[in-house]
Amino acid sequence: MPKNIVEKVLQQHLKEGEYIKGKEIGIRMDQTLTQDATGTMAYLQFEALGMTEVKTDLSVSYVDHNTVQVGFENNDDHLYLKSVAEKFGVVYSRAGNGICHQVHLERFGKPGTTLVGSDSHTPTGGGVGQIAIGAGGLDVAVAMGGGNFYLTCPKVYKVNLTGKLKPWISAKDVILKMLSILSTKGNVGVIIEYGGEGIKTLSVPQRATITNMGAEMGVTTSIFPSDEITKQFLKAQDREGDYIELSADENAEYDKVIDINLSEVEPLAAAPHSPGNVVTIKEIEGMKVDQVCIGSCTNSSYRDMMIVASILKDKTVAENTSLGIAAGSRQVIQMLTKNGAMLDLVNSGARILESACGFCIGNSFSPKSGAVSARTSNRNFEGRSGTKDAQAYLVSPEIAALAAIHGKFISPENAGEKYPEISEPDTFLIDDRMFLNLDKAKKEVDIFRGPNIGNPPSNDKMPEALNGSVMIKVGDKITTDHIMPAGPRLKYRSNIKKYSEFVFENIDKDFWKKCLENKEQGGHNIIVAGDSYGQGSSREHAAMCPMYLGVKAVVVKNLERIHAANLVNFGILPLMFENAEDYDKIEAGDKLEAPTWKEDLKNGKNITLKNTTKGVDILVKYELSDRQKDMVLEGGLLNYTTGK
Ligand code: MIC
Ligand code: SF4
Repeated sequence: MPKNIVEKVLQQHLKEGEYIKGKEIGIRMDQTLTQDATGTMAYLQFEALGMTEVKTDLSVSYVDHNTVQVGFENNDDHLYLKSVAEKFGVVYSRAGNGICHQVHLERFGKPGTTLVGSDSHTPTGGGVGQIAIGAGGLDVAVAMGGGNFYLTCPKVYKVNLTGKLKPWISAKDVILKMLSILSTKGNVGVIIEYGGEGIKTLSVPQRATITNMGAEMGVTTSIFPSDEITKQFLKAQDREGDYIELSADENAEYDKVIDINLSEVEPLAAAPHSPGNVVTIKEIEGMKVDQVCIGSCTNSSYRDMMIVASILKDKTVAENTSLGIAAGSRQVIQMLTKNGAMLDLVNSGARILESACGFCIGNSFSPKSGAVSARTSNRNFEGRSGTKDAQAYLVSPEIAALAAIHGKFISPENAGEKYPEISEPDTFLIDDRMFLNLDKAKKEVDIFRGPNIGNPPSNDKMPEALNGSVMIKVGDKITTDHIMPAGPRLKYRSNIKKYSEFVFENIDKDFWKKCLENKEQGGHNIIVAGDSYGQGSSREHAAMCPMYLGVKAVVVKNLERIHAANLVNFGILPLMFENAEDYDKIEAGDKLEAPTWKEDLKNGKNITLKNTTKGVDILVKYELSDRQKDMVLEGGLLNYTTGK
């Protein structure tokens, strides 16, 4: 049987279940990565699971999200992460070393291997031929300890690339084109495999831009073959030994084939407030741009920064526009500094930002009120920039740099500039000194725990009968940023009691209080939502904090993959309306009872929710494996594993 790349890699790593589309499978993860905003909880849970050493080939702990350090909390977290890394045999990437996905691609990503990371953009690794998947911290903790990672055996879509991108058009436009085709919803359980002659024209960093933003389509991951271009990249990173060739067999089968002729791709943007809101630059040409932000794990490679530096050379940032640039890694900064491109950036008036997530997650560089912000990042959810009424447009580095000089969106053909030719370097500058513990040896150290670091919260077993109150009813495309805001609240990631006060902060700031009151009176809290609930990040806090507040079920039209898994991990029932119109039969404040839910779940039957306020019955379904059902019944993965 001819196989596609996804089948080849997943079947080689299969540990549990049968490789049948739609069924749950457990795979071995060769590598894990964590970042500091999700990492503290991941390692705290690793400890709570009673694990004492890492059993993967490689586990890396990055510090890149919470580097603002207003107050002691972030730095305390970093020191906790450093000490657990030394204790358990994890490589530690110090603050300043760069953004996890960019750095991992440069130094560790290996074709044909598997990687799970506690960040939704882990699929960046697909650029180098890795099956790289984002997940909640608890799933990553289990994988670090050698446990299987569970996923739905995927459908595979092939994207057949032909032709060659025209000047001024780059990988970001390709992934925006993909978003215009597949949108941000309805792609759960899919892996995208890129192929076709056109891939030969895309460098590894360009491929990584494309796989990075696959996260925005809600797919499990995306992958490119590993070919001569991959080999060159690895060689230039002094890692030729990590190369293997990886390609699909002739006549391999796919569930869908999408054709994209690269020669026909135009400069695109994602307009506010969704990465799926794709427009052409022509449509927004002339719009005044107040702020430009270049960087993030999507577009911060050496290639991207060189393009920007070349466009900005001998130019000045427009008077009413503010430009911030954050290179993706220390390697990129070192190379730009050495070849003089950094001087071109500084000369132009760009504000050089730390090599970290920074502006992308809204914990710095927020724009003015009502601003138009052109960003090379991957998410433009409302308020994510830190400014509630800002209008964020996601664009390529080329378009961002032109907007910075002209103070408005401008089509390349009207900008009158020559397109810079940037080729991939023969050798990257290799300096691994900001990685600690590269030998992965376990060391005798005391774990540092600052006062902001609490234990992971515990949960009770699920109650026999559900005596629920609808605490909030929200609409479609509710992201994890809506559920659990980041930005200035990020510093409470290790303090669940405090962080829980911000659940749904921007929709109903009293949500947490109402939930705790009802919980204290023995009630069960329920969240009702529309389509595509839990889009976006992998942050398990969007499940962990609701669990802490006594949420026992979410009732939605449908759910996104990582959030659905996180809900189960924290003992929250993910229920879906059997008939989507029943969404209209529930309002906030309604009482929902489910006296026989446990039996129904065990017997695989739909559950009847009795809306006693409205006097109607509502049928809900669920997509849970037997393992997941047991987990929910026990009150989550920690209880399920430790037998508490
Ligand atoms: C994001 O881009 O939203 C984040 C911040 O990187 C998250 C992780 C987190 O919330 O810490 C993600 O994408 O998973
Ligand atoms: Fe960091 Fe933004 Fe990438 Fe998330 S999307 S990892 S916040 S750079």
